This record gives sequence, C-alpha cells and structure tokens, in this order.
Amino acid sequence: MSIQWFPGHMHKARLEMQAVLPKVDVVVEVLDARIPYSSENPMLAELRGDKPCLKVLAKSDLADEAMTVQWQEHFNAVAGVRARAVTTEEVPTIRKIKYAIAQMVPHKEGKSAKAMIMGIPNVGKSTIINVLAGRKIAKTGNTPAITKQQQSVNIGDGVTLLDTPGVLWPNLQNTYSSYRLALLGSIQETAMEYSDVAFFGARYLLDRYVDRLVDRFDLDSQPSRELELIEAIGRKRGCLGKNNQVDLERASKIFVTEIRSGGLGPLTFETPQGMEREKAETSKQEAEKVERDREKEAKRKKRFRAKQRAQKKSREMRG
Ligand SMILES: Nc1nc2c(ncn2[C@@H]2O[C@H](COP(=O)(O)OP(=O)(O)OP(=O)(O)O)[C@@H](O)[C@H]2O)c(=O)[nH]1
Ligand SMILES: [Mg+2]
Repeated sequence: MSIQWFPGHMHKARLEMQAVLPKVDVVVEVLDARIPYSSENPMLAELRGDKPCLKVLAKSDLADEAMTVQWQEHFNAVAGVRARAVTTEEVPTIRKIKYAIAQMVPHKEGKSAKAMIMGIPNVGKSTIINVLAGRKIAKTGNTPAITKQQQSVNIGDGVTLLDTPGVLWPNLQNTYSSYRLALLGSIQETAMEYSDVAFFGARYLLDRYVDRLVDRFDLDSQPSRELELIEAIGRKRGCLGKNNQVDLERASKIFVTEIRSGGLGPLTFETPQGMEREKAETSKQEAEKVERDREKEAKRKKRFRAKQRAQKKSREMRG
C-alpha cells in the first residue's frame, strides 16, 4: 500500500470530491466485501447528500457468501443506496453494475447517467473500470491512481463513467477497524506489526472458523488461544529460531498472508449487527473519555484557584 492518509491528504481528497460530485448522477463506492464497514469512507454519506450511491461489494470470492447477502440487505435498506456483490471470478457480476447505475437515475431523453467509481486503495476500483469500459484504461495492481484530467467513457446502455477513480480513506474511527484493514493489507505495512495483526486475526478465526485453521495448517489439535495457534503454525511451517523457539514474527506473516490470499477459504470479518455493537461501544468509550477529561480539567481548575487564593492571602498578610 503506498498511500497513507494524513489530514492534508484527506482535506485534498475532500475538495476534489466536492468539485466532482455535482458532475455525477451516481456515486459508485467500491467496498471490500470482507470488511464492508471498515472499507467505507466515513465522510462520503455526508458529502454526497441525496445523490444515489451504489455500494459495490468487491472481491466477493474472498468473502463469506451468507454475510455478503446480509450486507447487501443492510445497504439496500438505506434510502438512495443500492448494493451489488462482484468478483473477477465471475466477470458478468461486474458488467451488471452498468444496469444498476442506469436503474438508479431517472431516465432523461438523450442524456446518459454519469457515474464515478470511488473507494479506498487496492479495493478493486481499476479492475471494475476496465471491465465496464471493455478495455484497459486504468492501471490495476498495488499502485495508487494518479489524478489526471478526468474524462468519461461511454459504457453503453445510457451510462458514462469517469475514467479515473476517486481514492478515499477508510474508516479508521475505531481500533478494531484499523486491525481489520491491516489484516487484509489495506494499510501501509510500515504502520503495522505482523504479530499484533496476526493475534487480532487469530482471535477472530479461533472463535468462528477453527476447523478451517486446523485443516489448512494441518494442526494436530484444536488450539484455543492466539499464541498457541501462531506457535503451532510456526512449527508446522518451519519457522524455528534459536533453541527451537518459534519465530513469532515469521509465523505471523505466514498466517496473515494465508488470510489475505484466501488460503483459509472465504472469510468475512464484519457483520452489520457486530458493527452496530462496536459503534455503540466506541461511542460509549469516547463519552467516558470526555467525562474523564472533564473531571481532570475541573480538578486542575480547582487546584489552580486554591493556589490563587493562597497567594492572594499571603500577599494580603504581607501587605
Ligand atoms: N480475489 C480477487 N482479487 C481481486 C478482485 N478484484 C480485484 N482484485 C485484485 O485486487 C488488487 C487491486 O485491484 P485494483 O483494481 O488495482 O484496485 P484499485 O482500487 O484500483 O487500487 P488502487 O489503484 O491502488 O487504489 C489487484 O491485485 C487485483 O487483481 C476480485 O474480485 N477478487
Ligand atoms: Mg487503481
């Protein structure tokens, strides 16, 4: 991942988005079907206002099918929002995006519906643009889009598409989201420790997909704790260091790579209900922090006033 999001980048992306939005009829936000919540941009809903939005759950071949259905239902329940799941394993799923776009815009005689693709880095934006355009116009791979002159391509059936995607930042509002983004490779590698991310992933998979872990890594028994799992993987894959100790960093990297490449089968790390709980938890934690800060501030003020009074008193006594 070569893009890291700093306030300056976010501000620039926001301005670019504000400039381009009036020119489009439909916003196509590409999400990672494995983490639809964390791969969503936290500002887009506010920026697009009542402009229709098509949520595309990309890389759905890597996600748990039943959960993808749940997410589609979740998004479809929002006014002005439609959802579609796509995968390069079934290219027609991508081609059909065009019809969804056309359906979302009231038909205007002689005028085509204008759409723009946006989403976080590496989510599959260029792949979708190329399939829709029927030729290679956007570079795919792990390089970020260079914003050049926006042009539109006629993709048929009354739809035109801007040829460069908008690159947005992910939802980093809670710590768990950052872990999930890192686990799936959507955050710059230098910003993460493999072992931290692997431990996070281990907990999730031990709770939900333990059989797959046993299968894939040919484990002799079912591990119950994170460390136990990572060590077992390390032993099976020959990550031994001094004194036959498992090299945790190397074992963690193997584990994370297996998750990212789909070696453990299709996996989804977020559910709509789970995210509601997490959001509630995060806002409760935030409210508690505000309250703690307020109390600290009140105590500081009290100490300051007491000091002031004491000084005043001693001045009066001297005077
Ligand atoms: N398994 C799987 N991989 C996909 C799918 N779609 C895209 N990819 C892979 O994901 C990677 C990123 O795809 P791109 O289309 O370049 O993504 P992007 O959003 O344009 O990325 P940036 O330009 O870096 O922001 C590539 O290695 C693709 O091969 C899919 O449906 N399934
Ligand atoms: Mg791209």
